[in-house]
Amino acid sequence: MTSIELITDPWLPCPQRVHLAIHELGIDINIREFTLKEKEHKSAEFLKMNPFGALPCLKDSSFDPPLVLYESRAIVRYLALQYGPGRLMPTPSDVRATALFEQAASIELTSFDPVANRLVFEECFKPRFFAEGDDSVDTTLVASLRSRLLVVLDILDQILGNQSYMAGEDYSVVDLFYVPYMHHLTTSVWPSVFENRPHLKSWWGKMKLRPSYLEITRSSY
Ligand SMILES: N[C@@H](CCC(=O)N[C@@H](CS)C(=O)NCC(=O)O)C(=O)O
Repeated sequence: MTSIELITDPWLPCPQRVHLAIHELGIDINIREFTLKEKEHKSAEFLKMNPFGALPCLKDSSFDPPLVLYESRAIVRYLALQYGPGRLMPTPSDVRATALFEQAASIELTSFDPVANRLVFEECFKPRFFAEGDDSVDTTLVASLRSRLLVVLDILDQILGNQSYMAGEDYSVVDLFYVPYMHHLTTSVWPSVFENRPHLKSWWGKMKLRPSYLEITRSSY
């Protein structure tokens, strides 16, 4: 019996990072699904686990007391270190590879996510789930986010012109971190976004073929 429980909504981008990792690492895990509409993620019981009241959240009872973790990227890194050492992340003793890995992870977190996340919310999630149709879209904000995103994508295209994956020659959790928002960008928000970005396009072609991608997008918004 598995000691790990994931509290999740597998339709949402942040939890999807963890689902990708679970699939890639082949981990046996108990899934406890919350639906945002029911506001279970704002209950007093859940806020004790994640004071930010957001998904995903993981509990690993192989520790005493159990390890409770929130923040999708931290959960993914923990799972890779604990349940798939040597896979998806460089070994910590390889200082050079770890330095380059950390640089790539930082680019995703600080340059890509704040822009892509906000753009997907504004153009995809907000009109569908939080407001009345396309009228609610802030077009000035969208224009500014789109031009900021292009700058980041051009740099990623340049980086991928010299290496196969985001953190170097090996597929890693950093590639996986990009997947949920790239999925929404390329399937609904901005399907032509990889035009004239051949290296990024070829990287995304590889991402889309991974069984983990097919698995999470079977149940994606
Ligand atoms: N930085 C956090 C963000 C978590 C987050 O915002 N999760 C969203 C789903 S993608 C959520 O639960 N939103 C509901 C809410 O904040 O009320 C992570 O990566 O885990």
